[in-house]
Amino acid sequence: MQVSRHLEELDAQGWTVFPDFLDRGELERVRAGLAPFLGAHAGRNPFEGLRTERIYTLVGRGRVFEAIVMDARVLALLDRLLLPGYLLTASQAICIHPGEQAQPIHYDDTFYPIPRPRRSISYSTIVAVDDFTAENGGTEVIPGSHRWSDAEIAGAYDGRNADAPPPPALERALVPMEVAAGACIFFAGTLMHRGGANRSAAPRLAFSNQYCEPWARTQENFYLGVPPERVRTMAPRLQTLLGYEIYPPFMGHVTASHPTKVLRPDYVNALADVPPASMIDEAGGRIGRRSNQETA
Ligand SMILES: O=C(O)CCC(=O)C(=O)O
Repeated sequence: MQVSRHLEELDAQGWTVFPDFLDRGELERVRAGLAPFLGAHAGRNPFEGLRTERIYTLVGRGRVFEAIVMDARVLALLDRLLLPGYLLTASQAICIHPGEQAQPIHYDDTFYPIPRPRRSISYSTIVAVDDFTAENGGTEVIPGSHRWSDAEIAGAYDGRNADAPPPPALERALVPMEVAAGACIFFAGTLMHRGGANRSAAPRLAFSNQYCEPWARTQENFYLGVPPERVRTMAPRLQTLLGYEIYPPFMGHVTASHPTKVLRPDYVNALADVPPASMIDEAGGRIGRRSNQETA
């Protein structure tokens, strides 16, 4: 893989593509891994898509998804783009069903309130499990929009206006990403894009892993979403991506200890012996031993 070529493309247009990201066997394993979760949910608003199924916390739903989150080609780009200790911020499958309308035009790190133009605080991947076409809801992107200012994207989705019609100038600038199943589109968190309308007769299945700076809040709260018993079985690299790491000098500590200590079978939470509020005596003191630090 040519890291420099991918980085140049990313810089110039806001995205780059790995055409053969997953082979046929991997695609089969992804499909099999998703099958038990499909058919159960529909989106709750036009952003999620009322005819779109989303399977959140994908990283916790099977070994095949764990491995893909750590894909060496993706991490090689992220190593050049984000600070060491970067995090997984979102991990979800997206199945756009026939009849779905186009998603609001947006960028993925929209919730970091830092004026544009700015560098990306996150990078996204979207992997086509079905072929992406202009008809079936393949992702649509606006070339070069990762550099645009707040004024240039005025009227785009900002988290509150999902029902508003898309600004015509932005809609005209959209380009459909027509890639074959197995391809991975890697794009800047500042790139304007949307899931397309599905005007075909078949669903369009894809999944998206997204990564952010180690100091940024993640979209998904994986500490609560992925049970520690499951995290304990994961590779150390993945544990780091899920936030079980310190961003220097001490962001992410757990009661002054390294977060991986929480994963030890003999871990006892430092607050386990702190009585509930009702046990505070009249003088405001706690009854029982006070525990200030995790001491394991
Ligand atoms: O499904 C797609 O093609 C894109 C979805 C997307 O951009 C999102 O949900 O944030």
